[in-house]
Parts: sequence; C-alpha cells; structure tokens
Amino acid sequence: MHSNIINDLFKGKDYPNIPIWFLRQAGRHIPEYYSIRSRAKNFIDFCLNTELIVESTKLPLKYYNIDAAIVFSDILMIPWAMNRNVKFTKYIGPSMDPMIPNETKIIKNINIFQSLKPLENAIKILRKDLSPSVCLIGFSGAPWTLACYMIEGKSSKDFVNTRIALWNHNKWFQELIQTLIIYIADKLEMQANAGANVLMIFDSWSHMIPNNFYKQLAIDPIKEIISLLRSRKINIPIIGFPFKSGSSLIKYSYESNVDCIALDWTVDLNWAVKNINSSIVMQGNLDPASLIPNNSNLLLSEVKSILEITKKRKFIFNVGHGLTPECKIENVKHVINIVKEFKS
Ligand code: 1CP
Repeated sequence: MHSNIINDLFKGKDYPNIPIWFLRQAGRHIPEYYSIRSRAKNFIDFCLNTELIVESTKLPLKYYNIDAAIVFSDILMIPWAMNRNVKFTKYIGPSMDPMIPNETKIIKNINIFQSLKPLENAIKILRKDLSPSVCLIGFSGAPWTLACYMIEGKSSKDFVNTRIALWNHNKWFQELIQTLIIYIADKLEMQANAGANVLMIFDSWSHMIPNNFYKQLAIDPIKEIISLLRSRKINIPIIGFPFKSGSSLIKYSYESNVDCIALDWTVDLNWAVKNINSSIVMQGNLDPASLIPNNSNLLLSEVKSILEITKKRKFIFNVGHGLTPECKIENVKHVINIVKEFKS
C-alpha cells in the first residue's frame, strides 16, 4: 500500500505540504448528508448501517482535497453497546438511561467486536475503496467523557451529577472508568485491524474534571488504553483530544503517550509551541466559527498565522472543534487552498 502524508509525518518521512482534515467533516454542513441520514430509521441505525457509514465517510472527499477521512460513527456507540438505551432526538441531541452511581450494575461482558460489526465491515470496505493517499481515521470517546454522558443521561453544561459521583461513590466510578478503558481499547483495536491508519480519542468534557483528578481521569486512562493497544500489536499513531484542558495540556502531552495532541480553538499556539512536548505532533486549531461568515480576508490571515507559528513543528491543520451546520463549503475550500499552497 502507498502511504498517505499523515502517516508519513508520523514516521518522520518527508511530505509535500501540511496535512489537513476537519473534525466533523462528514456532518451537517454538507447538503447530501441529510439525504443519507434520512435513509436510516434513526441515528443509531445510521451508525449500524455499513453502506450508510461508507457513504457518509466518503462524502467530504467529494468536495474537498483533504488528507484524511474519519469513519462515520459516534462516541456514544459504546454506551449503546452497554445497553444504556441510547437515543438521538432531532433538535435535542443524545439521551440515554442515566446510570445511578453505586446502584446501576456495570456490565463487564459486552463483546464490542460483535456489537459494532457493521463499523468493522465499513472500515474494511472504506480502506479498499479510498485512495491510498487518504488516511482513514478511526475513533472513540475517552473514558471520562463517556462516563459523563452515561451518568448524566444526556449532555449538560457542567456534568454535576458525574462530579458528585466522583466524590461520593469513587470506587463505583473507578470501576466504570476501568470497564470503559477495556471497551474503548476493544473498539480501537477493532478499527485498526479493519484498516484504520490512525486512531483518535475524543475527551470532549475533559475541562469538567476537577483539577486534582486530571491526571487520574484524563491522562492515566489514555495511557492505559494505549498500552493495551500496544500489547495487542496495534502500533498505528494515536491522536488525543483533551478539549479545553488549558495548562494541563502540557502534562497530557508528556504523560499520556499519545503520538499527537489535538488543540482546541482557545489554545494560544505560541504558548503551545513553547510548552507542548516537542516530540509529538500537534493538530488544530482554527475556530470552526471562522468558517461561517463571508470574511475571506480575516480567514486568510488567521490560517496563515496558524501555519507560521507552527512551521517548525510536526503539524496537522484542523479546526479546534467540529464543523457546525452553518459552516460554508466555500470557506472550507478556501482554507484548504491556503494550507496546500503554504511553503514553510
Ligand atoms: O465527520 C465526523 O467527524 C463524523 C463522525 C462523528 C464523530 C467523530 C460523529 C457523528 N460524532 C463524533 C464524535 C462525537 N460525538 C463527540 C466528540 C467530538 C465533539 O466533541 O464534538 C461527541 C461529544 C459526540 C456526542 C454527540 N453525538 C453529540 C454532542 C452532544 C452534546 O453534548 O452536545 C451530538 C449532537 C451527536 C450526534 C452526531 N454524531 C455525529 C453527527 C454528524 C451527529 C449529528 C447528528 C445529526 O443531527 O445528524
């Protein structure tokens, strides 16, 4: 198989220009997404339909000259496999049966490989169909973020029930985290063996972790997942995304063992270049909101500034969080052109 420029960058090989892809690139800012989605009864069925996963993963490649495809799925497919009755309601978002700390039994015998077979099949097809120059990315949520949704039963502005569980039922909470570590490693292993070239772990709510627990809940579980994967002979690069973790990003970059750290749009890149572990790759961090208005001059200067600041580092251009439905295809194309033309 020929290599793609993202894996080349990780291997330390030469590559012609800065790699670029976008978080949530397959979603709601592309018109055809809605017709693909409408062919499934609901969002869970969408995520369990091999043909629809393949189609939606390929969709952004029809529009954009990007270096990666991220497989279409959702981080909440692990809670779904754990029988939490996960539902996605239009305009409201995801919900599930909340776990009652110390009461709800934590199921330990879920076979993720079996539950997520359609995802495995989709990755196998995608790796055959996609050009070898496109890096295929598999992903999972991080233990803390999955625990947040599972205890709260839905999204929340502060995940206070999860934080109470942490203080009040710490033993039960740790048992949940340890169980999730296994399922997450299983899901990532399955995606790697099916043909994913890079894996990404989303910790979207890491900024809710009380500071004293940050190492224990945001760093150590990632390290454990990576060591499980390495012991299972999965040696592909791993991107960690500890969302809005501020100064804790430094510790995460040195101690979690990720190969790349994804930076959110609040991170000062000059600070990151000075402080983040220079032996790992950085990814980020254009504000996705900058892709909404028609202000191409401001966008041009922002993208150039990101490229200038990071030019001495191994760097993958991306947004600092997912593209939203309002993002304009023309703006995304404009950014790709600027990045592809940039010579450091
Ligand atoms: O293009 C892609 O990246 C598609 C694959 C993908 C990924 C990587 C989807 C499809 N979801 C995710 C990850 C994901 N899901 C995260 C981590 C990244 C992040 O922080 O955004 C999170 C927190 C979720 C949970 C989730 N799923 C939410 C957010 C809920 C909240 O707390 O506000 C939502 C709205 C979903 C549904 C969902 N998942 C994916 C899409 C395209 C959608 C929208 C569904 C629709 O309306 O069609």
